[in-house]
Amino acid sequence: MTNRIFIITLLTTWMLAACGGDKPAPAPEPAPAPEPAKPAEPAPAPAPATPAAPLKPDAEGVVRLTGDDTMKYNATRIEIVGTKVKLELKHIGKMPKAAMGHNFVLLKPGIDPAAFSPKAAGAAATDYIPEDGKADIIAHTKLVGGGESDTIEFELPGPGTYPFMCTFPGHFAMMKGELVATAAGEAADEGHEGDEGAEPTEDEAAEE
Ligand SMILES: [Cu+2]
Repeated sequence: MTNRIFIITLLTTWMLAACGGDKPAPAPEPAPAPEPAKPAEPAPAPAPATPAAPLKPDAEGVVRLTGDDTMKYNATRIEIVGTKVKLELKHIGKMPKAAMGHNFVLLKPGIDPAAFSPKAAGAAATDYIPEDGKADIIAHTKLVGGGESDTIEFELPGPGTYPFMCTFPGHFAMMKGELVATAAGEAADEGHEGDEGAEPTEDEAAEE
């Protein structure tokens, strides 16, 4: 009896010590202030958590968005010229829809994904597209699981910045971004001003 208690006590002490000694790595140290005397060394760029490059339509005009088993899209910014959008959402993970389902829900400008998410979370029966939230939605894919994909085509109301998100419960914190649409004619309309009458006529030049 006594021996057993002793061993248990010993084990508990050892476990506590083991746990206490295994602290998580501290937050990355702030970069030291650069010394003006030394030539500045190029700091190694930290790998971004999500790709910084905006996602644009490919050669076939399709925006290819992916979602994976780590609850991430391959982009947090989608850039469109014009208002017509063809978008494919592909789940490149392996987890089933019920555990790691993803969709792409494009919201009207100004709609906050954080506010929309709880509303959507209650709509499991309709794959997290809430009936009372449809007025805030411009377009959405269906909910896909690992290996599945869905392609949608839609027209934006106009140029602007539109929030998008995954409405699977809890996913919006990691899976959200912005779709930015610019007017198709913006660049092409420039350099259109005529320069008639730039040359003086002979009459004007000769007049004294
Ligand atoms: Cu998701």
